[in-house]
Amino acid sequence: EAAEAAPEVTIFRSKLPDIDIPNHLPLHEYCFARAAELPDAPCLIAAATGRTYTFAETRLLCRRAAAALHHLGVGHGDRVMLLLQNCVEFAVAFFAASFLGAVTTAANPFCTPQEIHKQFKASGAKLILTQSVYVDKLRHEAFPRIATAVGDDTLTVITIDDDDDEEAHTAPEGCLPFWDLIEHADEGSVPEVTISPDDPVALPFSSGTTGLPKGVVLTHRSVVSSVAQQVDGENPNLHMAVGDVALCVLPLFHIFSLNSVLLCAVRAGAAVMLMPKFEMGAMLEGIERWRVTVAAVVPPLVLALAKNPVVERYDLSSIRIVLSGAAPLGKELEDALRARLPQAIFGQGYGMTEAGPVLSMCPAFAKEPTPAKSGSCGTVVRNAELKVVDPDTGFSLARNLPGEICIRGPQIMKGYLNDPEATAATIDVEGWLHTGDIGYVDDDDEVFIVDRVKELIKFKGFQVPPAELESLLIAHPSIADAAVVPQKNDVAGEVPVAFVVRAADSDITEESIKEFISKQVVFYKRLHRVHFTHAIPKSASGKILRKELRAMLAAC
Ligand code: 4UV
Repeated sequence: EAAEAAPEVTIFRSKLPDIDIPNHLPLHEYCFARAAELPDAPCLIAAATGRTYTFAETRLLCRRAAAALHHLGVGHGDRVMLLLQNCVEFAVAFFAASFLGAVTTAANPFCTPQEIHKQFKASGAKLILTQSVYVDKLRHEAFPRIATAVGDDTLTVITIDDDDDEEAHTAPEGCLPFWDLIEHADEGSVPEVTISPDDPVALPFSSGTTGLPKGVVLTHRSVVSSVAQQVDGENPNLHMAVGDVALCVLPLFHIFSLNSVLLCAVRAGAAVMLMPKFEMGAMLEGIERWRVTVAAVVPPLVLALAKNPVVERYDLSSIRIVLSGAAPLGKELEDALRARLPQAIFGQGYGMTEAGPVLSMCPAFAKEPTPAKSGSCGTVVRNAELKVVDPDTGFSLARNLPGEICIRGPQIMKGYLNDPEATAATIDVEGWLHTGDIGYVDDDDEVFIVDRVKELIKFKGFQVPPAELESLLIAHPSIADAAVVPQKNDVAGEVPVAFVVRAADSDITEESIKEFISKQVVFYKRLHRVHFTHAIPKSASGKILRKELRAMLAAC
């Protein structure tokens, strides 16, 4: 029997030549490769205190933190959880874990105890680094007892509140003060750990194309590859160098900021200005004071920068690159920001946690730039392959035809933690990762995203997995069935709204359902509307027909 000829596959590649990627190195070694040449260059800047750490100081702090974690019992393969706003300690702890062959999983400190506990449990973390104000969340009954050494049935909590200028370090009861540990640590006692490129280094959580949040296993190889695809080579795609200052206001617990800001900047020898949270005045002051040159933003921040009149009062002339990502950006907004920051190159990156994360990047950010069109997400990163497939047949599509975007390369995740089924549903046998995004590649190799076929809702770039809200909703005794879908919103991009089938005889109200959810989730997962209905449309196999619900919403 003759096999049918395989259909022709159109593969898109970067216009930039492939480079040698040293992805045999552990991530910390790769990122700090130039630290020895640049001992006195600024590496981390804490905007809140104005304290700056040079590359030599930062690397030393990382090694001391590694020694301290090792002393507490953290070893190769162990998971360390960070529950922190952006701060020096986040960066230090991330690299410290890497030094030990341990894995960092970071969560939003605004999450509820239940949400934090889910990630804590799924990741198998035994140690959490946080701020004192969040410790009460960890005293919730779901968590193990807080103890000062790492053990199987206990939780070790390190708090970071005092910075290293303070004389006495204190921590809430049962917790260990970070800077005290650092002070007493001996950087010479970091053990020699053999790290394989295939070992995990980061474990962000993402719901991917369907279902509940899952641990995304990113290895040393994948993260090194992704950073290299952006900032390495003679003509780096995202040109950052010594003297650059990167704005780090997007949360480091999300992969965009962790990878494209912190790791890329450190690798490139640039400084990272860390801001604990987004506050317009403080951000603009920080940009002016530290002469920020590279700003990673999300569409709501672009809106603020383009429209808020206070922007006029600050000198933002140092900015030369504005990189927007994590959610779709309207062309009008893009043009409005260009008018306001005429000296800067404005463009987008397109990322997905599972993809390592960057799939494509604006080619105008390169050292030898080539132009990109308004609305484009740039061109596929180098050392990778991108294809667009018909979501129904799986066949590859030619240029200018929209379909599901797939990516292949050394940067993509190893898989979902303890979930081979979800992994197999996302990465096929040929190694292609299916994004659930609909887009096309135009005549100039630029990627345009036009729709999303996965369930995911994005509120200001934050993930809102519908399945998570649906499982909370159907746990309510007055709710018989429920489905959650995105609704377009000018400020947030999308907001979650629910369709609810009341249980027989129930007269539960929209307000009480909203409140029921609000108590259990972080602010961006709150329901904006509840529509009551008689049945949730489902396929024969029981899958929620989200397209129909989205159409119903549009008609509401
Ligand atoms: O998994 P996630 O939350 O991941 C991200 C990552 C974004 C990054 C990362 C590094 C960069 O350098 C960068 O520029 C952006 O958001 O959500 C993944 C989904 O978010 C949507 C799309 O649906 C992804 O599958 N998304 C991300 N970027 C864009 C976007 C974009 N530029 N335009 C439209 N949708």
